[in-house]
Amino acid sequence: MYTTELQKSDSKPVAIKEPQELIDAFEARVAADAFIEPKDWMPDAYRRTLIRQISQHAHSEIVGMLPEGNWITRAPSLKRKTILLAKVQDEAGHGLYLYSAAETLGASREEMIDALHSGKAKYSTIFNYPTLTWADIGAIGWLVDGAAIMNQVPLQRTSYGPYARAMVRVCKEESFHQRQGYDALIVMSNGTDEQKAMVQDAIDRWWWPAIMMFGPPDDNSPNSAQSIRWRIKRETNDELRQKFIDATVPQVHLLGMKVPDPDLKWNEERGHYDYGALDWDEFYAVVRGEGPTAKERMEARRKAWDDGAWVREAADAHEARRRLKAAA
Ligand code: FAQ
Repeated sequence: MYTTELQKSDSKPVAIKEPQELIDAFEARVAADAFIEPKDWMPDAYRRTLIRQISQHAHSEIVGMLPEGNWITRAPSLKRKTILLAKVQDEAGHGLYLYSAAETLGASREEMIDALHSGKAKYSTIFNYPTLTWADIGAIGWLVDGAAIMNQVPLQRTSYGPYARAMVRVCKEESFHQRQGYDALIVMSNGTDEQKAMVQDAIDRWWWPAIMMFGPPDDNSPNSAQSIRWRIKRETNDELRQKFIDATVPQVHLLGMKVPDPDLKWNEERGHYDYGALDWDEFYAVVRGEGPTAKERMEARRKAWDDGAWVREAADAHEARRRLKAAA
């Protein structure tokens, strides 16, 4: 018995036959919650799904450095500057663990970076919005890292070992990020009227994009069913979105602020907040690369890559010399 997978190649699809006994053994391991490791046999579609998700996750961490990085020189105190610097460096580290995890599946770093720079690969919609005030930096830490944690905690139990292990450290660091963001907003929301207004304005602009981060609704999420079956995703987009809203609304109130959703209401029967309709047209436009800062973000990434060419060349030359010496 064989299953037939269609693998996309540049020219025409190639049918790959995968032995049923290997598929059965793989599925049994996944069902038993065992990790799949790089040298284990895995269906090609599983490998490709992971490369897609992990590389897009890595790109999000790296592009995600830009909106906050642009505030390092403008942080209001030395303490806030140090914290922000550490946070942005953490995001770079997350990107690197994730690229390394994707490399264990056979994707090359160049291939992944090229897919990002050419617009073929996606990165999170959230990083296509501008950071206009210092309160936006607090809102990113609290809401964006908060949404990221909600999504990533279950990924610590994702079925692919290197991805799951990367998530353990990432989640610890994201928790610090979320707290520092909330802390910055607590200070501002106890400050002047102008500062309070900045906090509300930041919440008004970041709330909806943050809850869109979880992806399309379950009935319009083409990858979810298979990813849940393979235990790559452990919870659906809507389940995570609901958990995030339930956890975050009381935090908004604690700041003395309002959630910018007139339809938000506690539903006693469901034991959850009901919330208003998301603007999915906006979400898909941003996914297509039409977000407010999309062009600027990609230009910054391409420039950073080109400016770093000499470092990669120097590292290659160093490695070539080391090998030559070792062979001598
Ligand atoms: N943005 O069928 P689904 C962070 C795409 S890390 C753009 O539901 P899936 C840390 C999706 O790729 C934030 N595209 O897809 C930080 C798919 O297109 P494709 C990133 C999106 O994969 C904080 C299509 O829509 N986190 O913030 C988005 O099952 C502060 C259909 O969707 C991760 O990547 C979106 N928001 O579920 C850093 C976590 N949502 O690929 C710096 C890992 C969906 O078929 C500063 N990823 N799409 O062409 C995941 O959990 C999943 O990939 C989802 C999407 C949940 C994002």
